This record gives sequence, C-alpha cells and structure tokens, in this order.
Amino acid sequence: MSRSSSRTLARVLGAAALAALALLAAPASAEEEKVLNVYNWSDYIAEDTIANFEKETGIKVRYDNFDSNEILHAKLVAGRTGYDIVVPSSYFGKMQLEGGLLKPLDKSKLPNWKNLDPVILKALEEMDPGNKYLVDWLWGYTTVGINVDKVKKALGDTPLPDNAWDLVFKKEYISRLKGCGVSFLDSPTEIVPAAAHYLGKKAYSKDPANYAGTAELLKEIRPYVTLFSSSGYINDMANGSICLALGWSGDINIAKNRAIEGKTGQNIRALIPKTGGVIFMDTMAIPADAPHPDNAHKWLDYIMRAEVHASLTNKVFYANPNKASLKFVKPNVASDPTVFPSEEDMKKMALPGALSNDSRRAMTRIYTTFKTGM
Ligand code: N2P
Repeated sequence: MSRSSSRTLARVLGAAALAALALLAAPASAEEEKVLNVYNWSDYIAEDTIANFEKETGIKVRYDNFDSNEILHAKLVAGRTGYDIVVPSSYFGKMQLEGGLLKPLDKSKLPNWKNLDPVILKALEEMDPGNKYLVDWLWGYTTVGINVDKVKKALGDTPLPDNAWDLVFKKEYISRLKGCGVSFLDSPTEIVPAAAHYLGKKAYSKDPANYAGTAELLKEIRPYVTLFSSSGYINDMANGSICLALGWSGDINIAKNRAIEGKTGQNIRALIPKTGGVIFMDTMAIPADAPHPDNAHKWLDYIMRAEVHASLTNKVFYANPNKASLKFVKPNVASDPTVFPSEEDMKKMALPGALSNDSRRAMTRIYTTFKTGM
C-alpha cells in the first residue's frame, strides 16, 4: 500500500470511528424532523400565526380543521391521527386524558406558562387536575346571534324577547324567523346542553336523566330550523342569507366584522341571553402517540406568548387565558362585552361540566332524532 493510500484509509477509518462515537454519544431523543401537525377548529387563528412560527423555528406546520368535538374525539379514539396538537373543549379533553389518549405536558419546556391567568387555570383544573395535559387556546360561549334589521322586520310589532334564548327555543319567535333563515350548530354536545340550560337544568351532566325534556323542546322547533352548520354559518350571517343563529360568540362577531368589512349592509349582533350563554374552553393538547412532541411544546410556548395569544383574540373575537396578553388586545375588542363578558354576565353563564358515556349517548340520541326530524 502506498503512503498516500494508507493515509486515505486512516482518514476514512478515523471518520468512521468518529461517526460511531457520535452515534453513541447522541442524546436519547434525537432532533425531531421539522414538522408539526395541528388539528384545530375552523375560523380560529390569526393570518400570521402559522407563518411566524414557521419562520422563527424552521418547523413546517400542516394545519387541518374540524368543527365538532365529536369528530376530533372519534379520531383520537381510533388512534394514529398523526397530529401533534389537537384542540378539544375541556370536557372532551377530560375524557381524552382519562382514557390515556393525551400526553402529559413537560412544563420545563413551557417558560411562557407564567403568562396564564390563575383564574382560568383553576377553572380548567376541574377537567384536568394539576393542569397536566390541557392549555387553554381560547374560550367563549354558545349563544344566539341575529341580523338585527331582518329579525325586527320579521317580528313586526312583537319586541325582541327579554331572554334571547326564546328566539331559538320558543315557537312563537322562531316560527316567524324561518323565512329569513335559521341556523343551528351541528353537534349533539352543543345543542342538547343549550336546550337543557334553557329548561333550567345543567348544561353538562353525567346523568342522562338531566336531559329529560330537551327532546320535546327540540321537536317543537325543528320545523323552523333551515340549516345545521358549525362553520359555514359565519358567511351566511355576514351576507344575510340567515337572520338567526344558535352559534358561538366569536363566530357571530366574525360574521359581524365580515359584514362591516365586506360592506354587505347586514347588521349582525351577538346577544348574551338573560339566563347566560353556555361557556366552553377550548384547549391545546398533545395526543399520546404524537410523532413530534418536542415541536408541539415549541408551538404551545409560542402561542402562550402575550403578543401571539392577543393576536388570536384580535382576529377571532374569543377571549384568551393569557393575562399578560391583555395589553396587546385592541381596545375595541377588549371593551366588547360579548368578547369579555362582564362579571355580572359571567355569573349567569352555564359552565362546562364532566360528561359520562351514558350522558353522551343520550345527547346523541336526542340530537339525531331532532336533526332527522323523526
Ligand atoms: C369555532 C370556534 C369555537 C369552537 N370557529 C367552539 N368550541
């Protein structure tokens, strides 16, 4: 062997030995591929949230939408969703964490946790003791939205009811609004709890008997519901093709804003019923089999930055759990009582509560009968 070829061999062997050593010394969790798969509700993020995260971290975000807890839950139960971040409402998050479907958070990777409001954390503990799995994304409430001019016109001499829930649950009102379009959210765990709350019962209960009476109430008004929608109704409200919605507070405000920006001439308003709306807290969580849990923690910490959380609220008109973000919320949004309800209104609201498989089954039965009109 010539001297130069033996030097080459030594170099190659040296490189191989170094590579082997590097492998041995590699940390247990090697760097994840630069991908994050997020599954979130539709119309629920700012324009630049994903782009800014990608630019800063080099992590490519794949973003999919759903519009009911039932859809997300079925996927998580089936497993291998490929998602790294999902956003269940807290009462579904409770069932998922108890069922081993979620991964505990590593708080050492979440320095911005300090920004969260202790009051919201405490409220979430009801579903997630010790705040181990769920981080609030945004919160709002199920309520009634109207096209003010169309509703007033359709009701004629009859004034708006004292309790806005009457518009959707009382035949004498809803029957007169069918002609200008009535939309209901398309999910058992949104509609049946709202109906139960209207009847003075718990919105969320483990006891199926709690929902007695809701089937009869819903049956009575079924002929006047013209659309079931949990996302498309936003544009329908904005362009005037529906005048009444049983929907979510922020969505109705998005519709109001789209009507203003698009100059559609529709005057949309989110109402807070006298007996209160039904509160939900939508929470970010990491599925137990998430392929990129480190990237998921980077996303969580990014969202919990004061400016980022504020930008979500500014765009979609839902309140956030981030105390430090409040100074970045636009004054017209911060002072809007339909986004941040007053203390008095908050006292009237129905709060999220734990469900059981039995109560979920009862709600599905009641809702399916209602929707199909059987
Ligand atoms: C959807 C926002 C609210 C979801 N656009 C209700 N959990």
